[in-house]
Order: sequence, then structure tokens, then C-alpha cells
Amino acid sequence: MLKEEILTILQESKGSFVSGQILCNQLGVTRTAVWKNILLLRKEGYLIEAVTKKGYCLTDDSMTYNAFEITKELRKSGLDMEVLFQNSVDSTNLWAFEVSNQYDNVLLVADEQTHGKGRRGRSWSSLPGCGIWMSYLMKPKIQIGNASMITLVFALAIAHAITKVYERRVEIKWPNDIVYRGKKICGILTEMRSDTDGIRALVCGIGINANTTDFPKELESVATSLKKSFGVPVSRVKLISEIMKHFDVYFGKFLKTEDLSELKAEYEEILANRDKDVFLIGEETAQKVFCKGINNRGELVVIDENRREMQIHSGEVSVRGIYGYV
Ligand code: BT5
Repeated sequence: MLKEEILTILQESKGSFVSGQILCNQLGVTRTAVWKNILLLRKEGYLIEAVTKKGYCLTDDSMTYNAFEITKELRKSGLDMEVLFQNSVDSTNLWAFEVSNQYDNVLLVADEQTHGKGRRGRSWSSLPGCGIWMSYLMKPKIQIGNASMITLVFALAIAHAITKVYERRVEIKWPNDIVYRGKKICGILTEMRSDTDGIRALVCGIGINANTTDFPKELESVATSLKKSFGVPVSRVKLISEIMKHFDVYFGKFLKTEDLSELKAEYEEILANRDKDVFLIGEETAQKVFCKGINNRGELVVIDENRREMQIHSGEVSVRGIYGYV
């Protein structure tokens, strides 16, 4: 296909320009055909610069991964949001709490995390140059007890943003994973500081394996990236903007009722655990139950062996089964 041929030539001279004329001569096609295919490649997330008299240049995602570019892309989506960026940080969640006295709303992005955090003291692999490691700090005026639902709101926003950009269906493993064919692409860690006056700071930390090609050995069987899954490199800037755009809409719906009544159906549609047996993992127990879906509070609704319905609140248990390691 012409598109792939153009890509191969640009990849071979990555970082430098290839003239349009050379592409036409080499491939025996018109300038219009080249341009049309460049547009298709851009749509797939390739960053291709076009400069008159110089031609086309495939740039590295890392060259455009910074606060300026992210802010610019967010503005294109109508979001006027403050963005902070660092090449390397311990954890964007820790960083977010450090600056929580200075900001009410801010998106903190890092190219690398040296101590990325998962839930319950677990760690999150966050190598440089390949992932989206970011935290969104906010101070929503909602009941403290409703804050955990925001994790599910973000999960829905991320899943739909991925589907919008790649035209591929991904699923949610309740409550905080985005998975593709049973492997984890993204995890979310929501943390909160509160006092008697309410929420002081809420931090949603999002980790997405975007262009990761090699995972640490222990993660190989459970993790995948967007690039590995779909074969196309990811413009992290574009995907961040798409995620925040979706979140803005879904969060607005959440705020109307402070629950998931307007989002439940959409969430359940891509809930990987739905209508399946899952395992509820306690400290020392693993109980097999049947998953019906979620309720308006984002709790997992399951049926146990005695046909009793139970509502599982996030944080109480881990739901496994889907990665096949139980
Ligand atoms: C999560 O925890 O999935 C939440 C991950 C949140 C990471 C973001 S990155 C930005 C922000 N700043 C932070 O410091 N954290 C947040 P949990 O459900 O506990 O999953 C953790 C488990 O996932 C680990 O024990 C590993 O088995 C696996 N894991 C670790 N790194 C991974 C990766 N890059 N991709 C897929 N799986 C991973």
C-alpha cells in the first residue's frame, strides 16, 4: 500500500526531510497522492511535518512532548487548562499533592516516573519516552463519599478516547483498568486529601502504556501498549487532549447527580467483567461470583454461589479472572 511505502521511506530518514518530488519519483505517483496519504498517516497519529521546498519529515513523539504542545492541543479542544511538565519525577500523584496549595485545577505530566505508584502500595512501571504518566488535580465540591466514582468516570473517558483515536474497542476491568484482549493498557490511581470541610485535593493518576515495546519480564504476560496492540505509534499529546475532552463531558454528567446514573449504561457496555464469573480476592481468600454489572454508585453487582446479590465497593477487593492469573 502506498501509505506504508511512504511511511517506510520517512522512517528510514527519521528526523530529516524527504522532498515530495523524491517520494513521487521513487513511488511513481503524483504529489496529490502523496499528500492524501500523508494526511491518512497523520490521522493515525504519526507526527509528520510538511514544509514547503523541504518536503516531509517524520518527527519523534518525544520531540513534541512538553507543556507547550499539550496546552496547545487542549486549547484546540476548547479546554483552557493549566499543564505542568517534567522529564522525570518520582510520581505525578506525589507531585500533584506537593503543588495542591498553588492550584485548584492542573494537569501534571511526566515523561518518566522513577517511583510510579499503583494501588495498595504496588508499583507502576513508568519508563521514559513511551508512556502517558499524568495526574489531574482538582478540588471538586462534592461529597467525600462520592469521590471514588471519579475513577470510573476517568476510565470511561480514557476507553472512549482510545476508541475515538484508534477506532478500536477496548474494555474496562472494574474499577480502574483499561484492557485490550485481556492485557492491561492503562491503570488509574485516585487519591484524596480531605478534612471536616470536605475534599482538599483530589488527584487522579493515569498511567497509559502508549508506545511501550518492551515490558519488564514480570509484566510481559499481563501488560500491553497501544502501539503493540494496534501496530501504530501514539501521539501522546493528541491522546491526552482527547482523554481530557471526554473527561470534561463525562464529569459534567457525573456532577449533575453526583453518581453514575447517566454513565452506567455506557460503562457497562465496555465492562470486561460483565456477565462473567470473576474472583473477589481478599487478603487470604478468593471467592468465585458472577458479575452482573455496576450500580449507580459504581459498585460491582455480583451474585454469589447462594444466589445472593452483593454490591462490591472499590477498594474492598480485587476483581480478577480476566488476566487468567487466578
Ligand atoms: C494501577 O494500580 O493500575 C494504578 C496505576 C496508576 C499509575 C499512574 S501513572 C501516573 C500516576 N502517578 C503514579 O505514581 N501513579 C499514577 P494497580 O491496579 O494496583 O496495578 C498495579 C499492578 O499493575 C502492578 O502490581 C503490576 O502487576 C501491574 N503493572 C505495573 N506497571 C504496569 C504497566 N506499566 N502496565 C501494565 N501493568 C502494570
